[in-house]
Order: sequence, then C-alpha cells, then structure tokens
Amino acid sequence: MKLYTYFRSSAAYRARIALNLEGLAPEMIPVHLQKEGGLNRKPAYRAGNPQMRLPALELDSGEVLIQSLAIIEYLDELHPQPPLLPRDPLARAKVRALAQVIACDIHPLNNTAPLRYLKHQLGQEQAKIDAWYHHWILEGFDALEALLGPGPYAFGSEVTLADVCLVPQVANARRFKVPLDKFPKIVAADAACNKLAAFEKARPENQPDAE
Ligand SMILES: N[C@@H](CCC(=O)N[C@@H](CS)C(=O)NCC(=O)O)C(=O)O
Repeated sequence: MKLYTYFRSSAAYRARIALNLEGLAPEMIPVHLQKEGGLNRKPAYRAGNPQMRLPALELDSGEVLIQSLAIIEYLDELHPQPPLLPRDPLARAKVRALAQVIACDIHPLNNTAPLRYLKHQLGQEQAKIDAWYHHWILEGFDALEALLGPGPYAFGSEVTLADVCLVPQVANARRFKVPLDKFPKIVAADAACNKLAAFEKARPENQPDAE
C-alpha cells in the first residue's frame, strides 16, 4: 500500500494515526501542498484522485481510496483489532458524531482550499482569515468539550475514531495559536493520545517530509 500524505495535512495525519494503530506501514508518498501551487493539483496526482486532496491510499491492487474517514473505516473493517468504532450501535453513532463535528464541520472551513479562496478570490486580509480560522475551531470545540466523556480518551477508556480526528485538529489549533484554556477535556484527551506510540509516530514533525 501507498499513503499519499503531506506532513501538515491534518486529514492525512488522521490516516497516519489509524494506520499506526492498526500496525500497518504503507510506503509514504509525500505530496507537497504549497510547492508550485500544490503538487496535488498536477496531473500525476489528479489521475489517481480527481478531488486532488490528501490523503489517498493506494491499495496493492492499484485501487485508490480517498477521504480520510472512508479510508480509516475501510482499514478498521479489514483489521478489526484494535477497533476504532465500538460494537454497540449507539456508541458507534456517538463516536462518529464526535469525529464528524471535526471532520465535517470544523476542518472543511479551515482547509487550505477555502483559506486560499478567502485570500485570493475574495481579497480578504490575513487578520480576517485568522479570525475566521479561530472562530470555527472555537465554535466546534465548544460543542466537543460539552460532548466529551470523562476520558482519558475522547469517548472513554479506549482510543476511537474520535481521537484519530481530535488530535490533528488540536495540532492545527495550536499551530494557529487558538487559545485552548476553555477546553480542559479536549486538551486532556489530546495529551492522553499523544503518549501512545501510534500518535507520536504520526505527528507532523516526525514525518520524513517535515520542514
Ligand atoms: N474530507 C477530506 C478532506 C481532505 C482535505 O481537504 N485535505 C487537505 C489537506 S488537510 C488538502 O488536500 N488540501 C489541498 C487543497 O485543498 O488543495 C478528508 O477527510 O480526507
């Protein structure tokens, strides 16, 4: 397998964590999202992933999977130990909801493409773009903080898909200096996860393409 990744991509970071948790070590293929306007937009990458985003997982069959949550659930179904989703349907729905607060409602608004659009097409100055970025993280984290359980992880005593999404989003928040003091449960779940090797190995600064 090959994972198309970029050290700073938080969606690729999710996939890296899940692969590590499942004990899988695909070949890492870095795709630079800034160089030459984004190497993800070149025909070579677009041929495998018409959406031109990261991550993509190329299977040994040559099939290419896109969308981090779809990739992670695929891996989880093939490698059920450790499970990233609980067996109980109610618990599964709750874990997916936590993951989707991040992956569907926070992250898409703060992604490279909409931020570039705000800057270049809508002519917004950097201070306004930073305010936008902070706003959507703070609003989403308010909800997550209220939804999170007692820990140590986002959904209790086991690592789940919720943690796989939470840790990269917290890393983004820190990178863009979003204050986290209002979110003790989020900070504690992030800290608990980062003690685990699978999370540590997936960190942006530990990637071969880190700058
Ligand atoms: N919902 C997608 C989001 C993928 C995504 O937007 N990835 C970003 C990096 S975190 C990307 O490739 N951006 C490049 C671009 O928009 O040009 C997923 O979960 O995989």
